This record gives sequence, C-alpha cells and structure tokens, in this order.
Amino acid sequence: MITPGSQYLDEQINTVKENGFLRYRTGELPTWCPGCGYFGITDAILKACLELNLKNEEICAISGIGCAGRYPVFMNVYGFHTLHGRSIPVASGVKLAREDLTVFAVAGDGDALGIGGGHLPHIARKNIDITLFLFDNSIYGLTKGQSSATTLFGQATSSHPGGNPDTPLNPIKLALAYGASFVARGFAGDPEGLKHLAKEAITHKGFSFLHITTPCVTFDKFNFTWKNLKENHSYIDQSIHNVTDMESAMRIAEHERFKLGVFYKDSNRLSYHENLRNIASKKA
Ligand SMILES: Cc1ncc(C[n+]2csc(CCOP(=O)(O)OP(=O)(O)O)c2C)c(N)n1
Ligand code: SF4
Repeated sequence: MITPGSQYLDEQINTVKENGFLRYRTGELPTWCPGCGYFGITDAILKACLELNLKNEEICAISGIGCAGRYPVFMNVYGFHTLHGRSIPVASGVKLAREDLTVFAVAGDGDALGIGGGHLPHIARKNIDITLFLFDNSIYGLTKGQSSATTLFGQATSSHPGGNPDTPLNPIKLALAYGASFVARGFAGDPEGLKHLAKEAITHKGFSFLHITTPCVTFDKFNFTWKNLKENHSYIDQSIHNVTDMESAMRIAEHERFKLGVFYKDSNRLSYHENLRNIASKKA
C-alpha cells in the first residue's frame, strides 16, 4: 500500500519537481473534469515556458470566462481572469503597458469565437505581440454543453437537442483571413507536439494564433471525443507545405480540417510596437 510520506511517493514527487515545469503551477488543484483535454494543454504550455527559460514573473496569462478561463487560477504567473470574451483586449492592454512581459490570452471557442469574436480581426491586423491559446472543444463546457461557434452542424447539444442548425466557423481560415502573422493548430492529445508549437508561437514576433483541439469529455460523448480526434488528426507535411504560402495554408485549412502544425508564418512583418516606434522616430 502507498502511504503519504512513503519512499515511493517521495521519489515520485521529487521526479516531478525536478522536471521543473511545476514551478509555474499554483497549489490550486484544477477543477476540470477527470479526462478533460485541458490538463494536457496546460502541461504542454508550461513545458514550453520551461524550455524557453521564462521566469514566472515574466509571464502574464489573461483569460475570459469558461472552463478554459480557469487557467490563470492554476498558474503561478501574473494573470487576470477577466470577462467573457475579453481576454484579447485585456491581454493587448497588458502588452501595450508592459512590452517586456510574455503575454498569453487564453480562451475557449465560445469565448474567443462567439462573444469575443469581434476582437480577433483587430489583434490580427495590429499584430500585437501576444499569443492566443484557443482551447477549442466545440462546446460551451462551463455552462453545460450548449452549441458554440465551432459545434458541428446537426450535432445534438443541450441548447439544440434536435441538432445544431448553425454552420461552424473554421478558426484557421478566419485567422488567416484576418491577417494573423502566425497561425497553427495543436492537439491536446499530443502534448509533445503542442509544446513545440507553443514554443514557436510564444517566440514569434507579433500576434500568434494557436488553435488547440481538445475533447469536452463531459458534454460531448460522440463528436470531438479523444478517439475521434486521435483517429482524424495528422500533421501537415512540412516538406510539401511552405509556411509562408498563404494560398497553400488556406487550401489546407479549407479541405483538411483536422491537420495539425504551422499553417502560416510571416516572420518579417513588423509588430505593433515596432510600427509605433517607427512612426515616432519619423516625427522626431
Ligand atoms: C456576458 C456573459 N455571457 C454569458 C456568460 C455565460 N457563460 C460563461 S462561460 C460561457 C461559455 C463557455 O464556453 P467556452 O468559451 O467554449 O469555454 P469552455 O467552458 O468550453 O472552456 C458562457 C456562455 C457569461 N459569463 N458572461
Ligand atoms: S466541462 Fe468539459 S471543458 Fe469543462 S472541465 Fe469538464 S470536460 Fe473540460
């Protein structure tokens, strides 16, 4: 039997501590349902922070409302659990005031693409240097399973038991069309792959859009399940796709909706702060 304080437990705790990424966690235990994809996403993001040698006090995580919105509560970094749909504008404000911080906006699909959907084009066109981690389970989790902007057409939900009558948004196509300078998709069930994408998103200069697919194990038992997502997801063949090719990115986003990896990246585009400085120096 394993008892608290046993050698086995001590060894396990030490191993976990040595991994280091727990330094970004508060003592609060996540309130997410057992099996929720958000655990894998969290680990991936924190491991990315660790590998990038980010100090806790250099990170600020801003969330909206929803199960995804709980994220800053569990993170031992600066953070703000703000209003529903408002993670992007609040994160933008933080970045404008404190350019030195690494700023994350964390939002569910309801938060980022429904009530907060109007903020996406503007952060993309301004190219403010924050990373949006979009936790997309295609459902409103916190409020018990209503249809969201990415719920499948015809999918039975608590708000549409007879089937969702709305056509889902395509988040990658949207981000590309709005002009985001970094657009990628990761999967909660591949935390290692997601960690690499998170590192690339965080270090990209300008706005990074990281769409993350994840199951809501409690309110979607049939559609975006672990099994279905695992079976359907595969990575873009980067030997064929050039990430600077917008047309190719759009084509993949349109026709291969379960592809993972970097769709588009423009490393030359100036960030909002760079544009501000250039304009200021011309006036001087
Ligand atoms: C202005 C406003 N409208 C509605 C709500 C109720 N509400 C809270 S969370 C949420 C949706 C959450 O879904 P999502 O953003 O996809 O996140 P998840 O819970 O799935 O992580 C809604 C409608 C709210 N808190 N505030
Ligand atoms: S309701 Fe869904 S999204 Fe929310 S914690 Fe539970 S499994 Fe995760």
